[in-house]
Amino acid sequence: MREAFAQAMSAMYREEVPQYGALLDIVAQVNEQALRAAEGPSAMPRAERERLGVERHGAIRVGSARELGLLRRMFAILGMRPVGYYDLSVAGVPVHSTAFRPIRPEALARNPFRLFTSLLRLELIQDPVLRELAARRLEAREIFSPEALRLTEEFEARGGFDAARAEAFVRELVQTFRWHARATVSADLYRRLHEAHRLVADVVCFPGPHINHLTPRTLDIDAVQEQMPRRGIAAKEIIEGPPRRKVPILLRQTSFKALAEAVRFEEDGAPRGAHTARFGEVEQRGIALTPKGRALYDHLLGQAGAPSDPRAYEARLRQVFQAFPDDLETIRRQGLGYFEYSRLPGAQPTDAAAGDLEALLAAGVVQARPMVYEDFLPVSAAGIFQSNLGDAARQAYAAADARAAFERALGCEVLDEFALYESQQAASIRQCLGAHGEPRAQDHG
Ligand code: OOG
Ligand code: NI
Repeated sequence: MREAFAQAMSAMYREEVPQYGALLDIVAQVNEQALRAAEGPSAMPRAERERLGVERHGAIRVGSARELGLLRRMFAILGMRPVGYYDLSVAGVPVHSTAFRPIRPEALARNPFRLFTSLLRLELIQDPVLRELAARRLEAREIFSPEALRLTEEFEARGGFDAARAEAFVRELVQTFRWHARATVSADLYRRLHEAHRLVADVVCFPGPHINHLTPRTLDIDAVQEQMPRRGIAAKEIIEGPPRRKVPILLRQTSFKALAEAVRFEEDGAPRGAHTARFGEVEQRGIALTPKGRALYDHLLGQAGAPSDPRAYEARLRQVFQAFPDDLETIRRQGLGYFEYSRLPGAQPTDAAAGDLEALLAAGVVQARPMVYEDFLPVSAAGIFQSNLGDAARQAYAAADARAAFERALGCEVLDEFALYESQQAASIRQCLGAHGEPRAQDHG
């Protein structure tokens, strides 16, 4: 169902935003070249290669606790759980977010589709009259079809779907995220909400939480960045995240500018306005970092300062990141990244090495593979937000801890991404150290 959902979302977005289709073509071409260049022993594991073509993340923004809570229940049906809490108010964006994604390694390998989901923080609208108007609009709207709601309850009551219901559910859910060229407010209210923050208008003024981008994964983001303008796609100037390295870490992203889409306001017969919210993005994923690695990453990114002049920033970034080890073995030894350990087929440990992970690695009985970062980067996300929201003066929002309120709306706590990587790594180690070479069956879960 998750795969069908991801495919249907992609087909819908391709139709709504043609540049997205062009971007997919560029990425497919670049990935094919990169895979060819990296054949041999350092090649990507097959499972990684296979999911590359289907890999996407998307982003949506909702307006109320009820909407977020229902989405949590619906995405659970697709095997997607809320992972991580991202407070975007620190970047002047009045939302907080989580990423719905599969969490088990087998599920990620099968289809890793993720949706970055933001909840509007109405309390950050300063003007009480405007805040009240926005709240009333959001209360009055229903973003889900009756069928989607009914099927959700049915699934929860029965614990499953037959094929026909599964198909119907996916079809109904996808419709929730389509674009509506019709605003539910007057042009005047749209303007006032837009002045409060462009994102407030984007969430409040439409019948539903339209998908605002879908992001394919590339193996060479610098090549994609270079190709984009040649294909008539206006790319943003800098790539967000770490610089180009031999060993990619975390996440690098770039995007193309939001489209100006015609909108018909409440009082209009024909579309006239232009709403800019939907854009395109591409990303390259690297190794997941431990808290220690992440602290080093954050520290270095802070040292690089603000990205004013793109060329100078790139050079500065490369320079400060020389302090981050750029080979897998050092990253592993220093505990900066997460690894999945596995026995090499056929290799037998000597008695001396048994039970000692480092000795097994040295003896070539066990191998360590970097684990891919499956999550997001708030700093990077904020950069993407900013670049697409224009250069309006940043509003300073109180960075009060809103996480508890977010989790109440969600209806559960968000999962800790570090704990997920950590437990996957630990399980792989237990399996390698299991009695004389044979992985223990009970460790598979
Ligand atoms: C979400 C932006 C975050 C990413 O890749 O970091 C995101 C949004 O614009 O709604 O998608
Ligand atoms: Ni994104």
